[in-house]
Amino acid sequence: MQRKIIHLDADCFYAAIEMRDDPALRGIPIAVGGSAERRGVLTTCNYEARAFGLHSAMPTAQAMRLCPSLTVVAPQMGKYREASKAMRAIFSDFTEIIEPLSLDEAYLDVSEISDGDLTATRIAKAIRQRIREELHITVSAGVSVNKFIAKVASDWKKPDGLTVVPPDQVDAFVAALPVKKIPGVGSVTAEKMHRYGLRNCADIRNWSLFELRRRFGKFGLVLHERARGRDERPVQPARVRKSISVERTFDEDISGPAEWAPIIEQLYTHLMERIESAKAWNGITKAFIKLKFNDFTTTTVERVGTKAIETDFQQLLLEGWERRLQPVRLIGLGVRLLEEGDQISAPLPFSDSTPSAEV
Ligand code: TTP
Ligand code: MG
Repeated sequence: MQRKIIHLDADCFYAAIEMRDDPALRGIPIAVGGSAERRGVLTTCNYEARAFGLHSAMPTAQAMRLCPSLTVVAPQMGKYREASKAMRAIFSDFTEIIEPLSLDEAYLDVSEISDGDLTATRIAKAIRQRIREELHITVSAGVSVNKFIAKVASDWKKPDGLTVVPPDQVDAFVAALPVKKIPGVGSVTAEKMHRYGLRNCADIRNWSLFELRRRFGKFGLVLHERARGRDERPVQPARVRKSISVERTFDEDISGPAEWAPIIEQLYTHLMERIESAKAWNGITKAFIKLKFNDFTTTTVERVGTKAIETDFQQLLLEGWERRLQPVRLIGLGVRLLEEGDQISAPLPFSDSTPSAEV
């Protein structure tokens, strides 16, 4: 069956969030990163700043020289995580088969749900529109038959672009593709390829698999496949969470149970909030506690078949403490969850597993 894959990637993600939240930052070159005085680097910058040659990982001092009017704002990770979560919630209104690659990037497999009028292209358009309306940022999308082409396509008309490469155009699209555009080919590999006269994927097709392996090792096989527009990697949903826990380290050691009651109460409330927001109440299989003592030894105690009520944790803590009877540096409370992953498949890697030629 012909697969239908969407790759989505937010445009200048951190900078877009900052511009959304502060109108004064719109329309001028801005970057998110550390300050020049503290030898900071840019995490990203908006497209106005990119016109000056600025990019991620560039030292802020250098960026200021290239673009003296640059406004640099400090990262606020909490906001980006929240936006990322909201983006994923929108994706999951369309499909369960979501593989996040980073906070602002994901693959979706919509093969099963795109049918008749509901094409993959329409789904991509609907997702882009919802993110624009609900989160007030833009995401670029690529739609095609596999991860490789969808990813290249999402980058094709950035920012705020949608690029569709239908099955009958894959071959021509890939043939003309510069080698640098193949994910995994960094500047070092690209230069090496150029030295061999390999400029685009059509050039790579003239090389045998044997020759590619000889020159590029394991990555030669990837090049051989990609040059023909092939990529069999499935979209792998993120690993299912196995436990939820909270912990606290103390500035000064806690002498023992007589002292820790208010702390346990706080930690317990915090844990309940985490379970609530993960909607994991029905999946709890065990409660556990962790204690770290002032000699840095650690002990954990678990109990199965619990409802994870506060007194369960108190009992487990007492049990753990009695093993050492020493002052405590850290207390952790947690629950283990039923692994829904058992029904899906074996544990899955979280990240994109394209082997890269670069070390
Ligand atoms: P990217 O998607 O690579 O970049 P971007 O979203 O800023 O810009 P583009 O429009 O080209 O997609 O990364 C997403 C976020 O991850 C980015 O906003 C900031 C962060 N990031 C870093 O912290 N360090 C880095 O080196 C890079 C590349 C990104
Ligand atoms: Mg991005």
